[in-house]
Amino acid sequence: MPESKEIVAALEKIKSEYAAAAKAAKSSAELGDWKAKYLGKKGELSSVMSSMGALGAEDKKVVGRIANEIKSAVEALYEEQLEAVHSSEYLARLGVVGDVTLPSVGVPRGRTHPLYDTLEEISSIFISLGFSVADGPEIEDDYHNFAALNFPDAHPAKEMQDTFYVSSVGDKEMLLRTHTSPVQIRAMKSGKPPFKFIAPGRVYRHEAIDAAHSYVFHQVEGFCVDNKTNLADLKTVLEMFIEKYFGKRLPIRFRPSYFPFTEPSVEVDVECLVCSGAGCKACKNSGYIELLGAGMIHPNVLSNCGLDPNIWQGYAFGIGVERFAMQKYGVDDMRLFYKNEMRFLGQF
Ligand code: 2U9
Repeated sequence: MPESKEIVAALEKIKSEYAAAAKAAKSSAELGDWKAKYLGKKGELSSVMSSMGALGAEDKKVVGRIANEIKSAVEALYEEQLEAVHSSEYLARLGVVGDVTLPSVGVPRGRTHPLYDTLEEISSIFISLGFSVADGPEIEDDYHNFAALNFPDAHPAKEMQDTFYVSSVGDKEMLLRTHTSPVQIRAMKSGKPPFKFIAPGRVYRHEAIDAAHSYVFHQVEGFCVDNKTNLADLKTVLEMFIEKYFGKRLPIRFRPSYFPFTEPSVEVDVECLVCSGAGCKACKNSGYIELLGAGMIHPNVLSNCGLDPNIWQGYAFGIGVERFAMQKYGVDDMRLFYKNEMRFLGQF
């Protein structure tokens, strides 16, 4: 007759072996054999349990508890393995190879939009030239978008054809900002000079869409106000910017222009990148490409912001991000940037 020690040893042996044996069973048939070996009527557990009959009452209780614990664990593992084996046999029948729970490979990754990259690139060049970044609301009032910037009340840019008006707030007519200049107005009104900011962001104009126009586009405006700045500083800053953006030193020229918020106002041209000034189709034989607008901040704008124009002067410039992206990447239709066409966007 086996003693309780021998029975416990036999149970310990089963306990140390059954789990590895179950994991080794890769099919329902192999798992069936495993089940018969451990849980069957003539299996190892049954035969050890039947030998317990000869034990004394106390030993039977202790050994019986150990045996029952092992049996429950073996039964639980059987259920678990059965499910795993069934599901792998099912996938094999479907012809699925490999572990379907692994993360998939080759999923195309998203990326930033080329316009956003251009906006960031322009901004980071000005940051390297000592400008900080400011932003402000896209829904503005007439004062910050027009009046403070020296637009006369009857200026055509204020017409419904050019500006998107939205619901009024109290007696204030609200609109979608037509440029990022209100950001500079707010900065000047709430701080103390000197100022050296750029204001990057989205702007809106009520325009028909074509290859060169959109009703929503992006600008990086910049300005610098102190007590000794002049047009030559503006020219140097823009030359340095253009050299960094296009990767080479390019001649620029100032052409007289008019904006209500600057005096004098200039349009800035850069030597044509295609023909190096010789004249070609891209520059309409002029040898230059029109790039951006700029000027010295109008004295009325400074005094509207509480600054004495006899002490403070400033230069300002406005960059159309779409135009710069088109120049750099050779894109001839602005609409391509807004179509979300993956074959176009994937090229950048
Ligand atoms: C303040 C005072 C003056 C910003 C300026 C331009 C000239 C300009 C255009 C470029 C392409 C608009 O997007 S665009 O069509 N902008 O020509 N912008 S000077 O002048 C300011 C700004 C703020 C307080």
